[in-house]
Amino acid sequence: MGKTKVWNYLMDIINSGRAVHLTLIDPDPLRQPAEVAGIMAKYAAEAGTDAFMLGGSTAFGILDETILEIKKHTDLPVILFPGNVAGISKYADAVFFMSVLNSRNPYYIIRAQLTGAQAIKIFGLEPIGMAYLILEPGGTAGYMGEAQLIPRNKPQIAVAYALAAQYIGFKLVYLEAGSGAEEKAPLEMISAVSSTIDIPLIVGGGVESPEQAVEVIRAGADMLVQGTFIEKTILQDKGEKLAKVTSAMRKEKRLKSKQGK
Ligand code: 1GP
Repeated sequence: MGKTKVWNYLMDIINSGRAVHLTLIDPDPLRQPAEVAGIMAKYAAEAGTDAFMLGGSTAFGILDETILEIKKHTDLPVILFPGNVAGISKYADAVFFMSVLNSRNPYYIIRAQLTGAQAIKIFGLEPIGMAYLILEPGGTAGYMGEAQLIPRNKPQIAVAYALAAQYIGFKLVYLEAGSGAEEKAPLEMISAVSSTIDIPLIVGGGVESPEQAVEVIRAGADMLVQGTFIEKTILQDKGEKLAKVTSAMRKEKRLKSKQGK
Protein backbone atom coordinates (compact mmCIF):
# COMPACT_ATOMS: atom_id res chain seq x y z
CA MET A 1 0.00 0.00 0.00
CA GLY A 2 1.30 3.46 -0.88
CA LYS A 3 2.04 5.71 2.04
CA THR A 4 -0.58 8.29 1.07
CA LYS A 5 -3.30 6.00 -0.17
CA VAL A 6 -5.89 6.77 2.51
CA TRP A 7 -5.05 10.47 2.48
CA ASN A 8 -5.50 10.58 -1.29
CA TYR A 9 -8.80 8.73 -0.97
CA LEU A 10 -10.11 11.32 1.51
CA MET A 11 -8.83 14.27 -0.49
CA ASP A 12 -10.28 12.91 -3.73
CA ILE A 13 -13.72 12.91 -2.09
CA ILE A 14 -13.30 16.46 -0.83
CA ASN A 15 -11.96 17.70 -4.15
CA SER A 16 -14.84 16.03 -5.97
CA GLY A 17 -17.04 18.59 -4.23
CA ARG A 18 -18.55 16.80 -1.27
CA ALA A 19 -17.75 16.25 2.38
CA VAL A 20 -16.44 12.99 3.84
CA HIS A 21 -18.52 10.98 6.30
CA LEU A 22 -16.51 9.08 8.93
CA THR A 23 -17.98 6.40 11.18
CA LEU A 24 -16.34 6.25 14.58
CA ILE A 25 -16.33 2.86 16.28
CA ASP A 26 -15.02 2.65 19.82
CA PRO A 27 -13.39 -0.77 20.30
CA ASP A 28 -14.73 -1.03 23.82
CA PRO A 29 -16.03 -4.42 24.98
CA LEU A 30 -18.53 -2.63 27.23
CA ARG A 31 -20.07 -1.07 24.10
CA GLN A 32 -19.94 -4.03 21.75
CA PRO A 33 -17.92 -7.17 21.12
CA ALA A 34 -15.72 -7.23 18.03
CA GLU A 35 -18.18 -9.33 16.01
CA VAL A 36 -20.94 -6.78 16.60
CA ALA A 37 -18.64 -3.96 15.52
CA GLY A 38 -18.14 -5.88 12.29
CA ILE A 39 -21.90 -5.97 11.69
CA MET A 40 -22.17 -2.27 12.50
CA ALA A 41 -19.45 -1.55 9.96
CA LYS A 42 -21.24 -3.62 7.33
CA TYR A 43 -24.43 -1.60 7.76
CA ALA A 44 -22.50 1.69 7.86
CA ALA A 45 -20.71 0.86 4.62
CA GLU A 46 -24.01 -0.04 2.97
CA ALA A 47 -25.46 3.23 4.28
CA GLY A 48 -22.80 5.26 2.50
CA THR A 49 -20.13 6.13 5.04
CA ASP A 50 -16.70 6.76 3.50
CA ALA A 51 -14.28 5.34 6.08
CA PHE A 52 -13.98 4.10 9.65
CA MET A 53 -12.23 5.66 12.58
CA LEU A 54 -11.29 3.21 15.31
CA GLY A 55 -10.53 4.54 18.73
CA GLY A 56 -11.62 5.94 22.03
CA SER A 57 -10.30 7.52 25.15
CA THR A 58 -10.52 4.76 27.70
CA ALA A 59 -10.68 1.21 26.30
CA PHE A 60 -8.04 -0.49 24.19
CA GLY A 61 -8.26 -4.24 24.74
CA ILE A 62 -10.08 -5.48 21.61
CA LEU A 63 -8.74 -3.14 18.95
CA ASP A 64 -7.07 -5.80 16.77
CA GLU A 65 -10.07 -8.13 16.86
CA THR A 66 -12.46 -5.29 16.09
CA ILE A 67 -10.51 -4.17 13.03
CA LEU A 68 -10.25 -7.73 11.74
CA GLU A 69 -14.02 -8.15 12.11
CA ILE A 70 -14.66 -4.85 10.31
CA LYS A 71 -12.39 -5.94 7.48
CA LYS A 72 -14.42 -9.12 7.02
CA HIS A 73 -17.36 -6.94 5.99
CA THR A 74 -15.96 -3.94 4.13
CA ASP A 75 -12.98 -2.72 2.12
CA LEU A 76 -13.40 0.89 3.25
CA PRO A 77 -10.32 2.37 4.95
CA VAL A 78 -9.85 1.84 8.68
CA ILE A 79 -8.11 4.80 10.30
CA LEU A 80 -6.88 4.66 13.88
CA PHE A 81 -8.01 7.45 16.18
CA PRO A 82 -5.82 6.69 19.17
CA GLY A 83 -6.60 8.14 22.57
CA ASN A 84 -3.22 6.88 23.72
CA VAL A 85 -0.30 4.72 22.59
CA ALA A 86 -2.27 1.53 23.19
CA GLY A 87 -4.64 2.61 20.41
CA ILE A 88 -2.34 1.42 17.61
CA SER A 89 -2.91 -1.73 15.57
CA LYS A 90 -1.01 -3.20 12.65
CA TYR A 91 -4.30 -4.24 11.06
CA ALA A 92 -5.42 -0.67 10.32
CA ASP A 93 -4.72 1.17 7.07
CA ALA A 94 -3.78 4.55 8.48
CA VAL A 95 -3.55 6.48 11.72
CA PHE A 96 -4.64 9.97 12.54
CA PHE A 97 -1.32 10.90 14.13
CA MET A 98 -2.87 13.41 16.44
CA SER A 99 -1.72 15.96 18.95
CA VAL A 100 -4.06 17.55 21.47
CA LEU A 101 -2.75 21.02 20.80
CA ASN A 102 -4.80 22.56 23.59
CA SER A 103 -3.79 20.05 26.25
CA ARG A 104 -2.23 21.38 29.43
CA ASN A 105 -0.11 18.24 29.60
CA PRO A 106 2.81 17.86 27.17
CA TYR A 107 2.21 14.10 27.21
CA TYR A 108 -0.85 14.56 24.97
CA ILE A 109 0.88 17.10 22.75
CA ILE A 110 4.09 15.18 21.94
CA ARG A 111 5.20 12.55 24.46
CA ALA A 112 2.59 9.92 23.63
CA GLN A 113 3.45 10.53 19.97
CA LEU A 114 7.14 9.91 20.44
CA THR A 115 6.29 6.73 22.32
CA GLY A 116 4.10 5.46 19.50
CA ALA A 117 5.95 6.69 16.44
CA GLN A 118 8.23 3.70 15.91
CA ALA A 119 5.37 1.23 16.17
CA ILE A 120 3.66 3.09 13.34
CA LYS A 121 6.77 2.76 11.19
CA ILE A 122 7.25 -0.92 12.01
CA PHE A 123 3.57 -1.66 11.32
CA GLY A 124 3.74 0.24 8.01
CA LEU A 125 0.73 2.37 8.92
CA GLU A 126 0.03 5.50 6.90
CA PRO A 127 0.34 8.47 9.28
CA ILE A 128 -1.93 11.46 8.78
CA GLY A 129 -0.82 14.32 11.02
CA MET A 130 -3.83 15.85 12.73
CA ALA A 131 -4.20 18.75 15.17
CA TYR A 132 -6.90 17.80 17.66
CA LEU A 133 -8.66 20.76 19.27
CA ILE A 134 -11.16 20.07 22.02
CA LEU A 135 -13.84 22.60 22.77
CA GLU A 136 -16.49 22.81 25.46
CA PRO A 137 -18.02 20.57 26.69
CA GLY A 138 -15.22 18.19 25.62
CA GLY A 139 -16.58 15.01 27.20
CA THR A 140 -14.29 12.10 27.95
CA ALA A 141 -11.74 13.23 25.35
CA GLY A 142 -11.42 16.59 27.09
CA TYR A 143 -11.01 14.96 30.48
CA MET A 144 -8.55 12.28 29.37
CA GLY A 145 -6.57 14.68 27.18
CA GLU A 146 -6.34 17.25 29.99
CA ALA A 147 -7.52 19.88 27.53
CA GLN A 148 -7.86 23.53 28.29
CA LEU A 149 -11.24 23.46 26.57
CA ILE A 150 -11.81 26.14 23.93
CA PRO A 151 -14.79 28.26 25.10
CA ARG A 152 -17.76 27.89 22.76
CA ASN A 153 -18.13 31.65 22.45
CA LYS A 154 -14.48 32.19 21.45
CA PRO A 155 -14.17 31.13 17.81
CA GLN A 156 -11.08 33.30 17.49
CA ILE A 157 -9.18 30.95 19.82
CA ALA A 158 -10.08 27.96 17.64
CA VAL A 159 -9.03 29.96 14.56
CA ALA A 160 -5.66 30.83 16.08
CA TYR A 161 -4.99 27.21 17.06
CA ALA A 162 -6.05 25.95 13.64
CA LEU A 163 -3.86 28.44 11.81
CA ALA A 164 -0.92 27.55 14.04
CA ALA A 165 -1.59 23.89 13.22
CA GLN A 166 -1.51 24.62 9.50
CA TYR A 167 1.72 26.61 9.79
CA ILE A 168 3.37 23.84 11.81
CA GLY A 169 2.48 21.45 9.00
CA PHE A 170 -0.42 19.32 10.23
CA LYS A 171 -2.49 17.90 7.40
CA LEU A 172 -5.83 18.23 9.16
CA VAL A 173 -7.55 20.08 11.98
CA TYR A 174 -10.20 18.32 14.08
CA LEU A 175 -12.71 20.38 16.07
CA GLU A 176 -13.99 18.05 18.78
CA ALA A 177 -16.97 18.86 21.00
CA GLY A 178 -16.71 15.49 22.74
CA SER A 179 -18.44 12.21 22.02
CA GLY A 180 -22.14 12.42 22.84
CA ALA A 181 -21.95 16.20 23.37
CA GLU A 182 -25.37 17.73 23.91
CA GLU A 183 -24.41 20.53 21.55
CA LYS A 184 -22.23 20.11 18.51
CA ALA A 185 -19.46 22.59 17.69
CA PRO A 186 -20.91 26.09 17.16
CA LEU A 187 -21.50 26.84 13.49
CA GLU A 188 -19.85 30.22 13.89
CA MET A 189 -16.68 28.52 15.12
CA ILE A 190 -16.70 25.95 12.28
CA SER A 191 -17.20 28.72 9.77
CA ALA A 192 -14.49 30.96 11.23
CA VAL A 193 -11.94 28.13 11.25
CA SER A 194 -12.87 26.78 7.83
CA SER A 195 -12.70 30.15 6.14
CA THR A 196 -9.26 30.83 7.64
CA ILE A 197 -7.32 27.62 7.04
CA ASP A 198 -6.41 25.93 3.77
CA ILE A 199 -6.10 22.41 5.17
CA PRO A 200 -9.20 20.23 5.65
CA LEU A 201 -11.35 20.58 8.75
CA ILE A 202 -12.92 17.60 10.56
CA VAL A 203 -15.82 18.21 12.93
CA GLY A 204 -17.25 15.74 15.43
CA GLY A 205 -19.22 15.40 18.61
CA GLY A 206 -22.98 15.49 19.08
CA VAL A 207 -24.14 15.39 15.45
CA GLU A 208 -27.38 13.41 15.54
CA SER A 209 -29.45 14.12 12.43
CA PRO A 210 -29.27 14.80 8.68
CA GLU A 211 -30.19 18.45 9.37
CA GLN A 212 -27.33 18.88 11.82
CA ALA A 213 -24.91 17.16 9.45
CA VAL A 214 -25.90 19.54 6.67
CA GLU A 215 -25.48 22.55 8.98
CA VAL A 216 -21.97 21.45 9.87
CA ILE A 217 -21.05 20.90 6.22
CA ARG A 218 -22.57 24.21 5.14
CA ALA A 219 -20.59 25.96 7.87
CA GLY A 220 -17.45 24.60 6.22
CA ALA A 221 -16.52 21.20 7.65
CA ASP A 222 -14.78 18.98 5.10
CA MET A 223 -15.30 15.80 7.10
CA LEU A 224 -17.95 14.86 9.62
CA VAL A 225 -17.47 12.23 12.31
CA GLN A 226 -20.38 10.35 13.84
CA GLY A 227 -20.06 7.80 16.61
CA THR A 228 -22.84 7.92 19.20
CA PHE A 229 -25.65 8.38 16.65
CA ILE A 230 -24.51 5.30 14.74
CA GLU A 231 -23.95 3.28 17.90
CA LYS A 232 -27.49 4.10 19.03
CA THR A 233 -29.28 3.39 15.76
CA ILE A 234 -27.48 1.10 13.38
CA LEU A 235 -28.20 -2.33 14.81
CA GLN A 236 -31.90 -1.53 15.10
CA ASP A 237 -32.47 0.03 11.69
CA LYS A 238 -29.58 -1.57 9.73
CA GLY A 239 -28.31 1.85 8.69
CA GLU A 240 -31.55 3.48 7.56
CA LYS A 241 -31.05 6.65 9.63
CA LEU A 242 -27.37 6.83 8.74
CA ALA A 243 -28.23 6.56 5.04
CA LYS A 244 -30.38 9.67 5.42
CA VAL A 245 -27.36 11.52 6.82
CA THR A 246 -24.98 10.41 4.09
CA SER A 247 -27.45 11.11 1.33
CA ALA A 248 -28.18 14.60 2.72
CA MET A 249 -24.42 15.20 2.81
CA ARG A 250 -23.99 14.03 -0.78
CA LYS A 251 -26.56 16.56 -1.93
CA GLU A 252 -24.50 19.39 -0.43
CA LYS A 253 -22.24 20.47 -3.25
CA ARG A 254 -19.16 22.29 -2.11
CA LEU A 255 -16.91 24.60 -4.05
CA LYS A 256 -13.98 25.14 -1.78
CA SER A 257 -10.97 23.07 -2.71
CA LYS A 258 -8.45 22.19 -0.06
CA GLN A 259 -4.72 21.67 0.08
CA GLY A 260 -3.88 18.09 0.32
CA LYS A 261 -1.44 16.63 -2.13
C1 1GP B 1 -16.00 11.73 19.14
O1 1GP B 1 -16.28 13.46 17.54
C2 1GP B 1 -16.47 12.11 17.78
O2 1GP B 1 -14.61 11.73 19.20
C3 1GP B 1 -17.88 11.67 17.53
O3 1GP B 1 -18.76 12.18 18.47
O4 1GP B 1 -19.96 10.20 19.36
O5 1GP B 1 -21.00 12.47 19.51
O6 1GP B 1 -20.79 11.31 17.31
P1 1GP B 1 -20.22 11.50 18.65
